[in-house]
Amino acid sequence: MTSLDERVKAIEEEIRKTPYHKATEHHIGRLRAKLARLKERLEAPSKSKGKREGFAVKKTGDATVVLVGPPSVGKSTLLNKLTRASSKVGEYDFTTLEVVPGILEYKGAKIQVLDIPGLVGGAAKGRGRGREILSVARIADLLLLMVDTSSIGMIDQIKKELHEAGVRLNQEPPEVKIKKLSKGGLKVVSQSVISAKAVKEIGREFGLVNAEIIVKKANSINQLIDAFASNRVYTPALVIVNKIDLLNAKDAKKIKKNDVILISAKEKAGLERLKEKIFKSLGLIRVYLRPKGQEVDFEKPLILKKEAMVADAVRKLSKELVKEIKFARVWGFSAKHPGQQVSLSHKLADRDTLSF
Ligand SMILES: Nc1nc2c(ncn2[C@@H]2O[C@H](COP(=O)(O)OP(=O)(O)O)[C@@H](O)[C@H]2O)c(=O)[nH]1
Ligand SMILES: [Mg+2]
Repeated sequence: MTSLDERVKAIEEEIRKTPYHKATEHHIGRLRAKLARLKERLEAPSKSKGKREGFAVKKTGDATVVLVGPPSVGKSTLLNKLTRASSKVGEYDFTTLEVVPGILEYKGAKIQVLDIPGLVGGAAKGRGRGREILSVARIADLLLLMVDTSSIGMIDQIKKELHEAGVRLNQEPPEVKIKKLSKGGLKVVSQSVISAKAVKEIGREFGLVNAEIIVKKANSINQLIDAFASNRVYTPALVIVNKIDLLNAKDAKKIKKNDVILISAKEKAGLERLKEKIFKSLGLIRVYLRPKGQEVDFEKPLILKKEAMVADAVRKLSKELVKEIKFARVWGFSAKHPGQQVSLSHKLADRDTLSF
């Protein structure tokens, strides 16, 4: 065991021994921050190993979805059914050694789906090429955590590996503003449940000496540490249980009680519902265009992220155009009245029609 490992163990032990209340909050905060920093050092990839081939992935399309799960649950089979990709399907574990991309076309959106090698326990620490797998998971706009009927217990394990890799699932990010100063020590304003004293301790642990820290939103010490740490991403996730064709109705009903999506990739069961859920969870909106003096184009909507503005829509068409246009007309949910004249900062809604 390395000395770094030993220090981690010692701090974990001390945290376990310290009861949590207001008077110990700053102490626990400091310990947890210390722990987070040590783990960052432990998990930093060693430079000597060099870069491995096969995991360089480019994001394309309107959004990227990544399939994560243990080997043999049917990830490749699902990818092949959702897209026109051909990911190798095998009876044996670890058939998929590279990242296989496919494009799912749904409601006019082109959604990139990535099939990556099976995630095994200890992945965050580098087992089974875990680090590379997790680095692909980090670029996802939505994660599909996939197991099959015989590996439902693995869901928590997958969540844990992702957590250790800095991926926060279905969580609103904390809001912390840090402004470095040249002198004056640490000035803290906490509008959250965490005391200013604890914020100060944690900030110091992360190497801040002179700075103004404003904590607008943080639900817990861990969330505050997440705000200081460098590698956190906040990603929506869905849990999928595959191979329900192997279950009888009674057992299927039991599983359904959990918040999971049941499918059979092989028999193409539940896939329409899954696509709908993917589209919804990505928070994509469709905006129809109406060229001046012409009919609305309902065939090819612009696909934008939730809360997108008119400027985003125009920019998606042409980066030049966005400099020329000053206002547009909108029909639909976001418009006060049909054909409302709006500026570039107007927020669009799903199924709006836009003309400029
Ligand atoms: N019964 C059943 N078998 C499936 C289903 N989906 C995949 N499989 C089988 O499970 C095995 C592993 O599938 P694969 O897609 O390679 O899994 P991956 O390792 O997660 O990519 C293959 O033999 C598939 O035919 C399903 O919905 N039902
Ligand atoms: Mg596979």
